[in-house]
Amino acid sequence: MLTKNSRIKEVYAHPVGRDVLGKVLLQMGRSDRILLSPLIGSIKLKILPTLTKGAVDDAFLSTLLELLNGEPDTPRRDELAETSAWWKEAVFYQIYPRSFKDSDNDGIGDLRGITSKLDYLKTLGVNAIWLSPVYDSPNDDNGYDIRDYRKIMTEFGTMADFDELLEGIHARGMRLIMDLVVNHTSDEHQWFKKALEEPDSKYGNYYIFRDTRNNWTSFFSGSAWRFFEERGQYALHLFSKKQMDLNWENPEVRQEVDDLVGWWLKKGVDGFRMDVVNYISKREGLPEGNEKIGALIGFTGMEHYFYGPRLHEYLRELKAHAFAPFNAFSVGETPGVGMQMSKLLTADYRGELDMVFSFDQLETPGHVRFDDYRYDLNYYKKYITDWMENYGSHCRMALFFENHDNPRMVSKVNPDPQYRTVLAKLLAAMLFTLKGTPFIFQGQELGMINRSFSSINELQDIESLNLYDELLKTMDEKAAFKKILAGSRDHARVPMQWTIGRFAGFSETEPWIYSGDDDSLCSVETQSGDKASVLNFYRELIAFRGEHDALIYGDIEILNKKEKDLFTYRRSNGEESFYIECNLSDNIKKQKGRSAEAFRVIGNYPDAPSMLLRPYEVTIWRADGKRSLK
Ligand code: TEU
Repeated sequence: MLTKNSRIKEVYAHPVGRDVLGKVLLQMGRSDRILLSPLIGSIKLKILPTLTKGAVDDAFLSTLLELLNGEPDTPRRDELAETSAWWKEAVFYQIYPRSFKDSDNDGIGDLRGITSKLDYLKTLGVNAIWLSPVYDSPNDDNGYDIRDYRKIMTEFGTMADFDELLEGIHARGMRLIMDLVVNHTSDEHQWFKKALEEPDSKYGNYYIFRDTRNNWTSFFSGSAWRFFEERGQYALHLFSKKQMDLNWENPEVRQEVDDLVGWWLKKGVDGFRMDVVNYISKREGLPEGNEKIGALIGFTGMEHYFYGPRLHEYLRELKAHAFAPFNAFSVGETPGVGMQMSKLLTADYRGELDMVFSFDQLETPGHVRFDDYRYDLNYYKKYITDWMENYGSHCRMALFFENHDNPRMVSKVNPDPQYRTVLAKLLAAMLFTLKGTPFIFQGQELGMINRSFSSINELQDIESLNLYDELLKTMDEKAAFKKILAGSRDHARVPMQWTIGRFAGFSETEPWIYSGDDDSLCSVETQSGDKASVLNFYRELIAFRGEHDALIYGDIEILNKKEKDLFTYRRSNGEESFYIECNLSDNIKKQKGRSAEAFRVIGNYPDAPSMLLRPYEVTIWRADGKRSLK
């Protein structure tokens, strides 16, 4: 039991303490290495408020202690040989259905559109598809607000179209995972309607209603509470006003989730990506959020639900009841969760999740998504080195740079067009040669970049639109739009670029979202025929990873750790060994540590590198003396 008399080093030795302190320091733009100093380590928690002149206050300490004391477990330290699984070998491809392919020319992507592109995905080489929500929804948040879990969204097609898609995926030897959004439902879901209409029925307790509201804020701006006349009460919504948080404390709610998961698994889907699944357990009594933490991370109250007291219990129950009978796969989306917590959520002996998406690599220290800044890949090197060395053999890392909630990575690192292709290829090479399971987001394989939206009217995303209104309270339109442009989720949501034709071959009518200032540069059509394209580099790398066990299960050793701009590592499994050499900058960088016998296998420049690495140059070398590719 930790108390205010405990010392910083004891907090840092605790898995949750390590993650929380690391995260706080990261947000402040500092490294957690200072915590290792004996002087700092010996400081008692109770003197922190005085020492930090109130920056760390009493309320913060109480919350921290509650979080720490709520987690009695520590990750095991034994390192056994990693077990094999299809999802460790697979490369996943995320489809955002609204923007992938429109088959009926209403300007909205749909299921039949996806089915028509399965051969494309097969030739790309991916093994599994993650489909963002396709369920019936009023689309306040593009399907992440579900009205009926057992119905397909009308614009996307019918259940027969879904069955055909699933069959097509399986016929090609690929797998399908669905998006499970069960932290909340739409306010138009039957359960919520009944909760309002018949508060005394069983549905009355399906959501989180309170007579008074606390200070928690929504991720989509403003208070996280909405007042309902019908009950004279507030209901909690961590996301939009139409996304009502479910009450997981109610066993009937958990049973509903078990049932709907089973319903889809019976249909034959292979697993789920679980939307904000770490938010499902809220601290009892819903205490006020700490304003200082709120100011630091931008949202108030998160410390009371991002790693809630019953999270492990709920996940175990869900796995045992619904996933395990089908041996189904799960990857949790877990914002705010660090490496130690991820271990406790995914270790193979814990029976909770198979993998999680950790988000700490997406912004460099001290930045948030809406800051207009250049991402320094040296931070990615530091971050990934830590995970590669310390995540352990009981856990598997989900590797990714992009998804439907983030701007394009190439644009974040270096928007200079002369580097677009080499940089897109460098990112790909890291994704497919680091240790973990790669997830790519539609269009990433073409090196798609951010859109140059010219006005707020071109944006559709509720997060961007709400934030824009919020920002206008303190800044002018130009400054507000600049921020939105830096972080908008719509950069990733513009239509997939299939051809150089009108609307990029996505549709024959005007798409639901602004499309197109980039069609000619970047499309499946143009890149397919170009040997040096980003697309063909993806194809080559995915195939290569699939053929070499060393890249899937092999050990990883990071070399040249202190060398700025140079990221080098070895993957080996006793039989084969590869040396991967990356220049993380747009400067010329001297190579270091490559052996003279190394044999070049794949690289992002047409010819082999010399002693000097060109901007963003990456080369995969065979480093075991063998020269054949197999
Ligand atoms: O996102 C959850 C989430 O917290 C963030 O990653 C998200 O970027 C948000 O903007 C917070 O700033 C998931 C989904 O991926 C997202 O599309 C949904 O809008 C959200 O949950 C609600 O379901």
